[in-house]
Amino acid sequence: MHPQSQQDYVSISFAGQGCYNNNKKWRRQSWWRKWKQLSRLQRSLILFISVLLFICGIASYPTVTEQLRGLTDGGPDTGSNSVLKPIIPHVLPQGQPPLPEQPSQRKLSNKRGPPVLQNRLQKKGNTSDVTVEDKVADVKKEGEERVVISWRGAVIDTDQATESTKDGEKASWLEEVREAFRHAWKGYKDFAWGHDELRPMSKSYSEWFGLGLTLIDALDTMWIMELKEEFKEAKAWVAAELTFNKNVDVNLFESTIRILGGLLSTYHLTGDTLFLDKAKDIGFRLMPAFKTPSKIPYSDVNIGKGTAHPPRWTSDSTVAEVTSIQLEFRELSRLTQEPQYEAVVTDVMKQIHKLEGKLDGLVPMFINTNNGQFTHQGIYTLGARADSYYEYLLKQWIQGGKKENQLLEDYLQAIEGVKKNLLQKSSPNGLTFVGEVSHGQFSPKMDHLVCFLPGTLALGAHNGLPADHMDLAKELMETCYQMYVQMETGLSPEIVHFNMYQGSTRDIDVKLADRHNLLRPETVESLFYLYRFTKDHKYRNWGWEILQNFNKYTKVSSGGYTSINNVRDPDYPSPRDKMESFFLGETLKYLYLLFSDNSNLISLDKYVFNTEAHPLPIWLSTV
Ligand code: DMJ
Repeated sequence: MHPQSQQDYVSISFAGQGCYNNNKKWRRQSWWRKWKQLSRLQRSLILFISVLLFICGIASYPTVTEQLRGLTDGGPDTGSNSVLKPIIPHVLPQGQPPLPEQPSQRKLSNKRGPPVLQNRLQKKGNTSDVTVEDKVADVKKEGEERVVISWRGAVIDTDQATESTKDGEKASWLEEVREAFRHAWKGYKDFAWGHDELRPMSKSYSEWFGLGLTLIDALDTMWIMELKEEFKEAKAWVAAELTFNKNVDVNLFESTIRILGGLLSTYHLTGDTLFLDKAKDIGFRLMPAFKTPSKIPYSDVNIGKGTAHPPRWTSDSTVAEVTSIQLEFRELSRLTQEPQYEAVVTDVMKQIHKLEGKLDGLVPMFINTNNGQFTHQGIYTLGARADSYYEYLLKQWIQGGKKENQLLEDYLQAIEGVKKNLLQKSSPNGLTFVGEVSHGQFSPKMDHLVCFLPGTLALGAHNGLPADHMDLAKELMETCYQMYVQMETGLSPEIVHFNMYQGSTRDIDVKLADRHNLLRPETVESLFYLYRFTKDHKYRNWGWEILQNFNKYTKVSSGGYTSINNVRDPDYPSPRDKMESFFLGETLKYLYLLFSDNSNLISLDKYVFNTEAHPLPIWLSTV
């Protein structure tokens, strides 16, 4: 049978079940059939009992949950904790008693309550009429302590959460991320080996460039997580199978950040020249992209033929794409002593520095490859098509030893531009968010992609930039976390809209078309930076909570994790049947580093992460 035909059998993931089971021939309709087979008396009795239980449940909810907490602590698996139980034996030396459940885990599981109640209440939150009890975040007024209230009213005192996580307890959290990686890797290995992306539901794969994208993106994650066996088999594939001498069109940006970046960082971590040789090969093959009238590169390159072209419908390139390949090409020049790579990307930065059409340092989203001018002007965002321009201004400055003042000036100006034009507070709870400007009009729309910004701001402050950058980082971090907490699955949608008008009953709205989650890394990336610099344990707890929800709503039983269509429906989040390579390259890596107590594991004073989470050395440091 062709693997794709199994898509019909996708089952929903109930709380406690832990993952999608794409083997069971279980269908929703069978429940309806069974229901219809019951007698009228049986049906009436069931309905009557259900209504009675529902009323009792609502009336005594806090008491009921308190009692259940007492019963379930240390008892049978319930809700999100269920996925923890199999992990614990792996981390215990033989003969030792099992580890006690971590207090912070209890706290997190308590917040969402027992599965049955949880689903019912989550359903309620799914409607647009959210009551005062349902309010999601209460950011207190000045001078008062900050308390986060979950979307259905359960109070989590962040200070208490901090106390509950002590450094020594993180070993099992690290092991849980490794386990998630192994599960993702198993799916890739079984059904997509050597291909670009796993399609976990249909137990097959998809090709983008045909270059083993997931495998290459995941190499340094395996090294960092000390998954030696997995790394060994992946390296063997790179040595024996990976060839760039192929007649394929690749996207310059994506192949630079994932493939070139992944190979360079793996070379640095391992010292194995196999990866450097492959990096040189792909780097050289990408160079035709820069042969344009303006020297602003084309979006696509045929790495076999040595030709390049823009997309079919335009001669424009995306600003974020042409300005987020610099870390990798500069490093390639340093390693090879061939200046051509650095020269072409530096030229792009110099041109963009001089261009008109910016708004207080904020750049438009498109640039023309013929005349080198911005096009489609008037839209300013820190989301898709502009995001990593800002990230790479700061990171190039850091990579080069903080000497290139023009990069720093452009970065500082852009952050002032964000504050002046894009920063607003939501209503009723005053969450700080970054919106967009379109032809002079402010729009309270924020992509999940923007959640890289707290981490970048914190990195800047750590490197001596103004302290108020760190204040803003903390505020935005809270907002990005709320983008998860306020959803019924505890996972963020791709895009949110903030309410700004007095009288709003909730801060965040999500449009139907924006409810998907692609397993993106930006929020856990920022949590990693914020934790490294502040050591505030709440950031770890937030990351832990997000990992639990990935496990609960996106894990596929036969291996792998899947993107989902609807973060607002915990009963049927609707799998998209795709595991993006950045889930292994970035999301799980940042979670691992977040839970690691070893600040020297990829020290932020020695390495700078590219925008795909591949660490590259800071030049003046002694790595
Ligand atoms: C990744 O490829 C990179 O993080 C990029 O900068 C943005 N998009 C994805 C992850 O969301």
